[in-house]
Amino acid sequence: LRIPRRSAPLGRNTPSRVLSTRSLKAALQEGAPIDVHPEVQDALAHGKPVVALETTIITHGMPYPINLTTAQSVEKNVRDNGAIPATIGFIGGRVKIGLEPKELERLADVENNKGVVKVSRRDIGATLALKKDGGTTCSATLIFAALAGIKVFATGGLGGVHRGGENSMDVSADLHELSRCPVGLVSAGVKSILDIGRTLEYLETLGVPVVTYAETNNFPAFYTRNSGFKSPWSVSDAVSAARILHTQAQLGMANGTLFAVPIPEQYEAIGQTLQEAVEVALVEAEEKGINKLGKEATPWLLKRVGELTAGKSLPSNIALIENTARVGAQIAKSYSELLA
Ligand code: PSU
Ligand code: MN
Repeated sequence: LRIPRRSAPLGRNTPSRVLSTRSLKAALQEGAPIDVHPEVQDALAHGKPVVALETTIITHGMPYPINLTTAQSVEKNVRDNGAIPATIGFIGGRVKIGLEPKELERLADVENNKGVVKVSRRDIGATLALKKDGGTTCSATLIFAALAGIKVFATGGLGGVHRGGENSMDVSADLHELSRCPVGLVSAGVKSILDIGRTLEYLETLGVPVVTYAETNNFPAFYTRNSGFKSPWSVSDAVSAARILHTQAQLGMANGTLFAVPIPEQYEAIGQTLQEAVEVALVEAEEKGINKLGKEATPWLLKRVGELTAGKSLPSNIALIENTARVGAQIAKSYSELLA
């Protein structure tokens, strides 16, 4: 029988990031297969801003080589806005918190890396134990960001309740993970293929705050700026966003926060066309029974939308994630300044 180690009591003013780093240390002491990139380690040790980035979007969301150039430009956007990028993924059965350029290429080169796994929470143990490569979804990325004490994570679209989810029970593990990882997830809303209303209801039930990052509280629809649903909250500056995260951390609250950043205005018109293609792809998926394929459903739909629009969805996809990377870096920077 193993008696769990008790962590030392925290002083009243001990910043919560020390607590998070302690759980990483504990995992490393247990021999967990985790490598934290030296640059990320240095930033975390000195309270510098860090933004986590996911890799499912690279391995299962976009074709090669545009997935690679997008991942690189997203990292650059984080740097240009004053934060260190920590792209999280699995290489040969090890969790990498911060990828080397060569490792990023290896995950992106899907033609030569066909066995790369789409990793949600349930897949973590098996993927690592069987020494495979993996692209982490929002759920798995949230877990390792929280473990390392990274407070902000930028991506394109969060998973959620699928259309017809009230019958199929296809609800992304991303939602529950956001209720137990104290991280601010910055996205352009939820994936375009989902039931937005039910996803927002589910987040409310889980106690996850949804905050539109704009002047209005319109909840965005990924390819377009307004889904017709409202967020309970909105902020239009990074300091206010960081204060929400900081207040929750001071209270010791374990849940994360969703910051929904509308896609830049110039993509609004094409967004309408893309959403129509999404609806067509969804009908096809229903007819073909694709929606019964579990985690394969999303990659199929995204690929089909790309085909139906002759690749026109890609510039929007890239623009919205470059945008959330910028906002994420600004929020991470403000958060560091609050702790300084
Ligand atoms: N949004 C996209 N492309 C993607 C995803 C989201 O436009 O590839 C990925 C994210 O990694 C998200 C995951 O966490 O899909 C959710 O998948 P599922 O619905 O199977 O949980
Ligand atoms: Mn699913």
